[in-house]
Order: sequence, then C-alpha cells, then structure tokens
Amino acid sequence: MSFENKTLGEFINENQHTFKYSTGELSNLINSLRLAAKVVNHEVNQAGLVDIIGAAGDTNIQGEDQQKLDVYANDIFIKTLTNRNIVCGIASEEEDDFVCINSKDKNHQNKYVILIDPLDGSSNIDVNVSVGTIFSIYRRVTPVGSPVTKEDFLQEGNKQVAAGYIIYGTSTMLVYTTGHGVNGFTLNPAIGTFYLSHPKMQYPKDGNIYSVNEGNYLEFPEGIKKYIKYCQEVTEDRPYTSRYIGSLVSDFHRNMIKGGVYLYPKSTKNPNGKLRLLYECNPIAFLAEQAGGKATDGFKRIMDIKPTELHQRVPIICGSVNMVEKVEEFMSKFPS
Ligand code: AHM
Ligand code: MG
Repeated sequence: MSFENKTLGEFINENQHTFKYSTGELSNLINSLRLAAKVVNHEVNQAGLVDIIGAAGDTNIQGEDQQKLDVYANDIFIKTLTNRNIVCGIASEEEDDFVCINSKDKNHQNKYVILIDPLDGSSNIDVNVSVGTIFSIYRRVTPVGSPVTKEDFLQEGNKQVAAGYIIYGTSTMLVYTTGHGVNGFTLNPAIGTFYLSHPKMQYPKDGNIYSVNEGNYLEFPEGIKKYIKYCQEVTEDRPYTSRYIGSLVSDFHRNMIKGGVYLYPKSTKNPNGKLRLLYECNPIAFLAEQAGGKATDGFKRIMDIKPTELHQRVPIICGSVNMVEKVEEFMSKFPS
C-alpha cells in the first residue's frame, strides 16, 4: 500500500454519484464513521497498556474514570454522529432503546438511521485478539423532520443502503458496501489515512475453512452436527480446516479472503442463535452477498427476515456460496 493508492476520502467522493439518492448525506455519514474508527482504533491499541494506564473501572491520571472499551466505543460513535448532525437515529448493541436525534428540531432533514455494534467480540480485548465495529445504514421510512420511531429501525436487511465493519487487527481496516460491491481500506497509522487496499472484494465460491464454536456441538440441530461431520470426513478435498476466533468480524474477514463458512446456529441453550439480526447479521449478510457470498439462517435469506425486535437474535450461516448451500442441504434433510 503506497501513496499511489486511493484514499478512502477520495474513493467516497468519486463514488458519490452511484448512490441512489445522491445528496452527499451518505458520504458525510461514512466520513464520520471513518473519523470515529480512528479514535476507537487509537484506544483499542492502548488496551495492552492496561498495567500502565489502568484497567476499566480505575481512575486515570487526569482523575477520569477509565471506561470499558465497548462503552467507550459506543460513546465515540454516538457522539461523532450526533455532533455532526448526520443521522436522525442510532440503535446500538450497547443501548436498550434507539436514540432519537434532533427530536426537538422540526427543521432537521436527516434521512438516515444507523444500527451499530460499536465493539463486537470485546471479550477478546484482554487477550490481544482482533475486535471490530459493525454498522448498518437505512433510509428512514417515517417522514423527514419528525422524530424517528421503531419502524425506521425494524427494516428488512434487503433495504440497507450501506453496511460495513472496521476491524482492529494486525492492521486496522474499514470494509464497506453501498450496494456496488465491497471495498476494503487499510489505515496507515503513521499519517492516520485509510487507503484502498482491497478493491472489489470477492468471496471464493468454494473454500476449505469452517468456523463454528464446536464446544456447543452436542446442543446443535442434527443438520449442523451432520455438516460438521461432513467437514471432518477424509476425502479428496476434505477434511476442511477449522478456524474460529470468536470475533465475528475477524472470522468473516478471513473467510471472505480465503473462502470458508461461518456458522452461529441455534442450540438448545440459544434457541435463536446468539448474534443480533439488525446490527450483526444483516450488515454481514449484505457484505457477504455483495462479495458474491451467501447468508442464511439455514433455511432462508437473512436479509429477508422481517425484524420484530431491536435486539432480536437469529441463527446465521454465511460465507462461500457452495459451502453455505451445502449446510442448507443438510438442514433441509435434518431440520430439527
Ligand atoms: P458480543 O456482541 O457480545 O461481543 O458477542 C458476539 C461475538 C461474535 O463476535 C462472535 O462470533 C461470537 O460472539 C462468539 O460467541 P461464542 O463465544 O459463543 O462462540
Ligand atoms: Mg456484538
């Protein structure tokens, strides 16, 4: 990656005309996410300095309380988007209810709502494993100028206008789609600029990686158990390799580059799976499809599920088309 690569800012400007309703508002929104990502990245990268700067719950040298990183990330994303007056509502994994912005200003014209998981996989932070931010953006369905309602957030994933994630890993990347393919940008931390490093990302049609928490094996439905055994069978092109970080963004990112399938199925303990439809599964499904992959709950397309709750959970299987379809084959033969 060099200075010859396009920057994220340049890319956003150049592609603004491809948005269906081009007013610059969505570009501003993505620009704000870029800014918040850099702030959160800075903090995540200090997490290892916990012995020096103090752990969450401690008081730092300025007498401020040290926040847990997921709470910190939530504050940064909400403040950045609120202060820039860029969306009319935000829903977050960290907030019980959605946040309405500009509810008292009848003249506000903001059209977009955002749903966000500010720091997914945060249990991995203490052990220096990658975490991520996931976001999903919709046009509001209630009239512009009025306070947002639940209806604006409970939209099917197929209505998303943009979605993406930021991965705080060995390098920090912002990967997003506005419905015209998936592009990945890597942060050059020395100068604080994201450069286009992964243009037009594509899921390989096939792969040999399966990613699932096999500790839950005995609680999985029969179809998933049979699929896992299929992955382990010795044939010409199997056994597949098992890779599970336990950080959705990282597992998804690796599988998109190398080819693989990620599964968080239902289990007897979690009858609806664990992951949240609106700010985890839908944005991941949009990215998967835009990269030529697939995302289902084992039977139907994730993006066609009609949401009923802000924090609703659904089972998810996503990744390389042929691998996801193989899982669906097992699920239809052994549905319970
Ligand atoms: P979180 O939103 O509480 O961080 O949980 C989501 C994470 C995903 O990143 C990851 O894929 C999954 O939970 C791992 O769950 P498990 O530990 O049950 O395998
Ligand atoms: Mg999460």
